[in-house]
Amino acid sequence: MHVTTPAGWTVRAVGGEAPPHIAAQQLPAAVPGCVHLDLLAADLVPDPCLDSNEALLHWIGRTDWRYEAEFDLSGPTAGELDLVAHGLDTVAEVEVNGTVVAATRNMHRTYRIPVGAVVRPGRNTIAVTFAAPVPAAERFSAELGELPQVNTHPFNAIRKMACNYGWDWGPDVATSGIWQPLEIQAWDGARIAAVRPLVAVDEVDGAGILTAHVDVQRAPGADSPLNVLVEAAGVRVPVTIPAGEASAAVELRVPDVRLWWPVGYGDQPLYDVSVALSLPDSRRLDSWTGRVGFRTVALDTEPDADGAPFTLAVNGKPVFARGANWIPDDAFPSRITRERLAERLTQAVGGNVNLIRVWGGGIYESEDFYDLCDELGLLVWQDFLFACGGYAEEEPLRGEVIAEAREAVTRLSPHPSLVLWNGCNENIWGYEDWDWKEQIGDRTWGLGYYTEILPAILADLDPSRPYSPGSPYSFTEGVHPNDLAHGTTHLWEVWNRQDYDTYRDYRPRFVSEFGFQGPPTWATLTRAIHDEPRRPDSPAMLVHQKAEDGNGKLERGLAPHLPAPTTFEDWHWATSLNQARAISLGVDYFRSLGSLCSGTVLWQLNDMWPVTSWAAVDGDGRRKPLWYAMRRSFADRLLTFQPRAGGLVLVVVNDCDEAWSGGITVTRHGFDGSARVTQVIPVDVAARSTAELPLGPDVAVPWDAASEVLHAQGAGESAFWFFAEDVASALPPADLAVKSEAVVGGYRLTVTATTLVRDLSVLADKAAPDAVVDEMLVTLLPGQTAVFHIATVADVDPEAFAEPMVLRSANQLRHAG
Ligand code: BMA
Repeated sequence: MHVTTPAGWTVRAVGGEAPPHIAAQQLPAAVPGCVHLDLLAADLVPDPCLDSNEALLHWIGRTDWRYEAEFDLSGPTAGELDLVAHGLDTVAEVEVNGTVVAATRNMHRTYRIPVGAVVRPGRNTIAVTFAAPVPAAERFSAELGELPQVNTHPFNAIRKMACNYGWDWGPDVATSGIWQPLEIQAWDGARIAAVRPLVAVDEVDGAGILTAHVDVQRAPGADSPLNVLVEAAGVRVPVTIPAGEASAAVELRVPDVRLWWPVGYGDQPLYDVSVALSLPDSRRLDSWTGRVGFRTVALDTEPDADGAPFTLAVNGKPVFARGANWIPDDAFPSRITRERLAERLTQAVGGNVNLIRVWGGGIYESEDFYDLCDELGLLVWQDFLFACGGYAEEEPLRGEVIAEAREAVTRLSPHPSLVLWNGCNENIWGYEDWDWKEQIGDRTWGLGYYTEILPAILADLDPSRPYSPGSPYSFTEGVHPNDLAHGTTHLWEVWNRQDYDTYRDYRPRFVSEFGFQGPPTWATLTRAIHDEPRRPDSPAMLVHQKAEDGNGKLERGLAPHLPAPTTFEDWHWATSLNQARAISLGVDYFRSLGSLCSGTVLWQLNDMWPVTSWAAVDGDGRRKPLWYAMRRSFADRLLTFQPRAGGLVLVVVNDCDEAWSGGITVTRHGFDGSARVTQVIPVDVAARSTAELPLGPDVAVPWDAASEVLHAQGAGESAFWFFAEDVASALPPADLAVKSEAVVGGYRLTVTATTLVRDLSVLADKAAPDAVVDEMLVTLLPGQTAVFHIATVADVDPEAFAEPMVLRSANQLRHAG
């Protein structure tokens, strides 16, 4: 195989709404890339991620763009010549030497276009003309018949990243471009069209079984037998594909295979797999390499006494999913690098996440993404790309959906991290509950994809992984898709309408979405937003708050817990803190339900730009207070106080392979630090299980709810329980002795509290934008000390980290104003 890559790409507007000075220009273009990034690089547009610029760039999505380049075909050109476009975003016409060779309309597909008849030796030209994506979606929607969806543009009529048209956390920046590599491939005789290396584990002798399904494409008229050699873990199996046939399933046994485990359960051994294709005379035609991990995966949804579970098991071991939902990490996915994905996914693992759900309004992520998940032991739940809308099941959408799903299932099949395919995000629920039925009438809306077409594709190409038709989904005939007792649940009533302590009113089997908003970190917010003055509702702040009544929900969510902030910095800290507390409360409670609930996937891990959102890590990659709360709530071992019908209990969650035994000391303290009552509780909690320990009324019932706190401590873990919300509590003004010093790699802050201090946090990025603190949200009893390590290369006055707007606590909010 010989590969030629066109170079010297340019782009220009060829129709639509481009302003005259831009319409006249031919700009250098990046491939892979997109037109927004080209215009930014040429300094012709402002950054849509800053201030209120987003709306200034809407014309880009209403403009047609033409990319042009050249390639030189020197060297051997005998045989087949294909133009391979790994990603065109989206409605495109492809020309080679002035001849139209393909028309495309799906960002999520690879296009292989034979171009032998139009290329010539020497210099050739290529052009890709993209139809403006906003009118294209509108046109397709009109042609297919408009179907319900939750946003401004009909993203559901076009196979393009849905959230590129704007979402309740994302900018409306519909773009165009060659977002994945594009090349000319020359080949001869036959090529490897696809490899699906599916794994199993022999229950009897522990051998790994690899079945490599190899599909070949033959050149027209070339029909000789073909030799295929598959190799993994030192085992080599040759087979021959006879003349006239185009596929082989090659089985390999790897004795005593080392199993791949999710993080926290064991190691992640990965085995290289190679496939070689050659002619009977040994002439090598093509090769393929990949990596697999040997593990089994199962999903238990069998009805039980409580309804229907949703429990993933890897290698026969049930796994509690400590999950986070994933959205594309950039509004323009072509600029996401492997380094950035590594940073983000490492942040996930660092936050004690073991499962990532790739949400259906985004993209099938890159090889780098799944490779990293394989290496880190992060389980991946992958949505097919359908979210929050009705999807027509007629042509031409139907054919696109099938082609794209077959390609994705094939491409992702090697990755051990991938443990679940899911049909759609909220569409089955939407049909039930969001007034869609009347608008849809007797038309199709996507159900056939989720219940027939996608499962059939999986049965054909990859029956090795479980499938769920949607999230949420009940797995029980006649039961509402979002029923708590059956399958997966999305809990959005809390953020939308209820106080966050009502998470404790639900008894879900698996929560695949629940979230609570908070602003980005200060450094991210102030980099992106320059309103004078900044207020929650100042103009650019509102551009970067996309949720329906987002600020109202933030305000109402705060009111039962913290005093209404009177300054912007207090608003920022209070809403950040409230977000962290809300999600912690939810996670702690869901984990406290023991085997009833087998996972929580919080909405959402990451952001695609600087925005007030549900994310734990903001659009500049900085960890919000929520990240620290998540890390604590998702820890292997968790102590948590929970109010139950019979009174307060202490729940011990032991999500590791060793039993947890020892004593836990529970003390009721006055805010002055005095120990009022102490109870020592012996615990012996088996591996991977949860125990609920009753508390005696002496310790559990306060004398004065406003000025007492419960503290549990044991085996290095601890938990606090405040009997009153901060608004109603006698939380004193914090009195802290702080020592700030420069140390190798940053600074160290040693903070000793002489009063009780709640949720002590160093918002280190306020002092130095690159600074990262190792711990946050620390509660100290009088006399206790916390040491914060701050990593930064910045040279700042160490005292900057002790400033009251940087070293923050809940006490400050209680006594502000
Ligand atoms: C769920 C998600 C997203 C959305 C989030 C927050 O519906 O699936 O569509 O961003 O809620 O509203």
